[in-house]
Amino acid sequence: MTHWAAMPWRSPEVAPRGAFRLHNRLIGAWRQPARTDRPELIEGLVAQPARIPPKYLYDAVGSALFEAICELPEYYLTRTERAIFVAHRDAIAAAAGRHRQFVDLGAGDCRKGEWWVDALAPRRFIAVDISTAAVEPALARMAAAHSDIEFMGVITDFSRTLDLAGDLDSGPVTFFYPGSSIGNFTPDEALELLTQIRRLCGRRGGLLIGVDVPKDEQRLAAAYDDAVGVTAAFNRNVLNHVNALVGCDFDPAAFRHVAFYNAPASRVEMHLEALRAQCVVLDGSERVFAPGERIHTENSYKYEPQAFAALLRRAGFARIAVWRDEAGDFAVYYAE
Ligand code: AVJ
Repeated sequence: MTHWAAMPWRSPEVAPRGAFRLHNRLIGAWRQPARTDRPELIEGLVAQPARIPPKYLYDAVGSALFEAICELPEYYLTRTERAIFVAHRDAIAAAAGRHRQFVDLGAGDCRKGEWWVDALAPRRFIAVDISTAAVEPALARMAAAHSDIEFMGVITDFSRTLDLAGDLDSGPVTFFYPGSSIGNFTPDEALELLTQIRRLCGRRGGLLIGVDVPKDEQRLAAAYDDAVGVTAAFNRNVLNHVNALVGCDFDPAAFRHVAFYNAPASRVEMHLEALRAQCVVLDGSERVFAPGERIHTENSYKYEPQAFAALLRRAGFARIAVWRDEAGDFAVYYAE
């Protein structure tokens, strides 16, 4: 697969829209030109209060830090979801069915999705992610290991719209959206995304999704503000990414990581708080931050199982199965 890297896949900003074949069983596709990042970021940064969409947490360093977060003792989400997958693998596979198209949403390095390949034996594996850097080597690795599966990478920002209709064939589809990533959306936005997934599912498709559950405030706060400071680094690093995309001069060291559970809203919030007064040159003008002023960088919504099942039903899903760990810390749903 070495000729993969020689293909134009590495440059989404200059690539044409649409899909094209990179290898016999490996297809690349782009949607979203990277050019829209700048205006979107500037709009959020000049707003009061300032905000940065959470998708910008994942540059190369941010993705590596997130991998580290998933190993932290405080961050129970990843390992609890994995334990549910392991304990209920056969029941989940029986519900989802074999030989389908498997759409890995926010695939990243595709490790979570690849874990299902043995149980689900997908015909096609479609990795959807905003980042080429993670998906490219993952698809090359998987295409080499599974010669009977067609692999496709779709580089798109599905926080705007899930434009996959042209990439799926008429066979049944299983969507896979693990890790409680749906929690980054407001409930209204989540309903919109789930409705789009439901439409793409057709009559015989389904969604396998992992969602975090509200719990003790201290445990939630610790999961998003760990003792060794990995999450703090992950949050501050977004400013390096913004500097690179916008061409501005944020000093990550001049901001403090703040994370807390907002119980009425059922969400963990992450913010960056200015340690002192500072001025950032943004698009020719100056954005002044007062000491203590915050930039909102992430929401992570938590759902009681009955609340999430209700959201799935509102999105048009009918049969809904739920699996939980013994402590009830996390929930996995398969919805048809
Ligand atoms: C990848 C969005 C599910 O919200 O738990 C981890 C991201 N932020 N620690 C989450 C995250 C801080 C994570 N999601």
